[in-house]
This record gives sequence, structure tokens and C-alpha cells, in this order.
Amino acid sequence: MSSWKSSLICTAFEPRQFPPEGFPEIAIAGRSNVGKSSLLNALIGQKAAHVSSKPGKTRSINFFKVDAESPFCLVDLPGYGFAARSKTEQDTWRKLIERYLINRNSLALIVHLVDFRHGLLKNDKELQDWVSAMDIPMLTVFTKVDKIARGKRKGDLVKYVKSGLRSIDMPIMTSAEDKTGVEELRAFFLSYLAEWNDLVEN
Ligand SMILES: Nc1nc2c(ncn2[C@@H]2O[C@H](COP(=O)(O)OP(=O)(O)OP(=O)(O)O)[C@@H](O)[C@H]2O)c(=O)[nH]1
Ligand SMILES: [Mg+2]
Repeated sequence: MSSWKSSLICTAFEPRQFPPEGFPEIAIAGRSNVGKSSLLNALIGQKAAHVSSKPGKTRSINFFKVDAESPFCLVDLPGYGFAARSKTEQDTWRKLIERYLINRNSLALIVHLVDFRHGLLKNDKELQDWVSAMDIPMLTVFTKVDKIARGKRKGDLVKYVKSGLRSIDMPIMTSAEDKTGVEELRAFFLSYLAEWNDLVEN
């Protein structure tokens, strides 16, 4: 279990509600229903973010301060690609996410969650292209690997990597259900943040 303590410090429905920049931020992005809020809860070991089987649950940007070895914020973003919402509503969400990702100096890393059963779909590829055009560091993380038989996972991962995804490191396979990869992802965050803090302090 995690020894990280965490608290929700801000819920933003519009950019003027973003908290002041301070601690480095790791933002969790991905399609609606991919498991962003679930993985965030697994990482901090608390049911802090709201989870739902209905896509489109998270509508605001939620900032969770994490008191780890080096303090940082985990940022739960609303999902994209949820067709059942009106176009206006989808546009509002997209603009909110873009305003956050484009202007945020304290943004250290985007963690792009992709459902391991489906791999990168069209709008996932669009997000990856957009993020790399903005020069924002991004790690690809697969979710819901518990749905795929253990013996098949490595082969699927190799296939996805070879088909050209963008990630600053080898993608991590996770499950919020059985906690596969959660410890590995925590360790990745800590070593990444240590290097990030060195970079920005010097
Ligand atoms: N089997 C399995 N189900 C998962 C996993 N992670 C999430 N789920 C389920 O997937 C559904 C969506 O999870 P959320 O965490 O709410 O997804 P989200 O990406 O935050 O969704 P939005 O806020 O709508 O964008 C819920 O029913 C979760 O229980 C996982 O690792 N394994
Ligand atoms: Mg959510």
C-alpha cells in the first residue's frame, strides 16, 4: 500500500479557477472511461477521484496534492472522445484541457492512458501528435490489463510499441483492479520528479 498522503486542492471548470503554479504537476489524460480516475485512486491509495462506469464522469480538472518523497500534484483531466455529449459541451471540455496543457509551466509530465484491449485509437494518436508538437513530455501507460490473459500481454505490448506510439519511456502496463504496475508507475514518477526538480532548480 502507498504511504503517499493526498488531498484534493482544486476543482476547476474554467481556466481562471486553476490553482497557482507551484509543485510539479503530472497530468493524467486519456479517452473517457479509460480509467484515469481509477488509476489515480490506485496510485494514491484512496478513493479520492470519482469513478463511474458511465463515460464522461469527470467534467472538471481536479488537482490532487500528493505528499510523496518529493511533493507534487496529480491532475485528473476530463476524458475526450465521448460522442454522447453535445458538440458544444465537448468543445468546452477540449478548450479547458488545452488551456491547461498549453499554458502550464509547472506541468512536468503527461501520462497518456490507453486501454490495453484497444491500443491507440484515432483520437489517441491525435492527442499524442498534438502533445509532442507542443514539446510536452509524455509517458504512455496502458490500463485494464487485467482484462487480458497474462501470457498474451507481452506480445501485445511489443505490437503496440512497434506500431509507433510516442512515450518518453517504455509504456507501463497497469490495472486499477488488481494493482498490476501501480508500484512501478509510482517509482517511475519519483525518479522522474527527482530529475525534473534538478532540471528546473539548476
Ligand atoms: N477491469 C478494470 N476496470 C477498470 C480499470 N480501471 C477502471 N475500470 C473501470 O472503468 C470504468 C471507468 O473508470 P474511470 O476511472 O471512471 O474512467 P475515467 O477515465 O476517469 O472516465 P472519465 O472521467 O469519464 O473520463 C469504471 O467502471 C471502472 O471501474 C481496470 O484497471 N480494470
Ligand atoms: Mg474520470
